[in-house]
Amino acid sequence: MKRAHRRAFLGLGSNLGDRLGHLRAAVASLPDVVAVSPVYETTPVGGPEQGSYLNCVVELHTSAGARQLLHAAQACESAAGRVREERWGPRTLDVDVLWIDGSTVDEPDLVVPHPRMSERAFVLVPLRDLAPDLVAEIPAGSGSEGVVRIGPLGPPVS
Ligand code: A4P
Ligand code: MG
Repeated sequence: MKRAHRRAFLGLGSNLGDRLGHLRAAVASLPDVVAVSPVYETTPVGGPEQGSYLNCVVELHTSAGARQLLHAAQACESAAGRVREERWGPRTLDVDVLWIDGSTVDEPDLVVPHPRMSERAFVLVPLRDLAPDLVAEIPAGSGSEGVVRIGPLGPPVS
């Protein structure tokens, strides 16, 4: 049976190399994108001392399931030349599956909704731009003072 299209949200972050370019290339290659939040410059949360991030959130209307979206996310990360050295360390591109309407997954390598999204202003602020129904409030202490709106993402440079 064909699966209906559902609303899904992916969180994108970059703090190495051409940060804006990595976000733009990812959005261009992801399937079924219908909206892109503004880009925010954000103070790193967790991990070693590292440079600031650019973060945004994209909305998809898609029949893809959570695992297909994880594969699409990981393909974008590989295309950006991501090297995994340490958890929460600097990265050219991180793409997380944040939320899929009507879907929950709890497996060793895939948890949806993303388990840390509700604690992080760098996710909640751009998510609220696209889906205020999903973000009741930005919790105090989640780092919203370190989340500065830069502007629209803009198209990839060919
Ligand atoms: N994984 C499980 N569930 C998911 C999901 N819903 N979406 C698994 C994506 N991946 C999921 O991720 C580790 C493993 O999580 C993957 O193998 C996947 O199977 P990773 O991307 O390899 O490593 P990571 O990102 O360093 O770890 P983690 O725990 O996912 O980190 P987070 O929570 O993504 O945080 N500060 C700012 N300002 N902006 C940021 O974007 N990002 C992080 C990373 C930390 N601090 C940040 C930012
Ligand atoms: Mg990740």
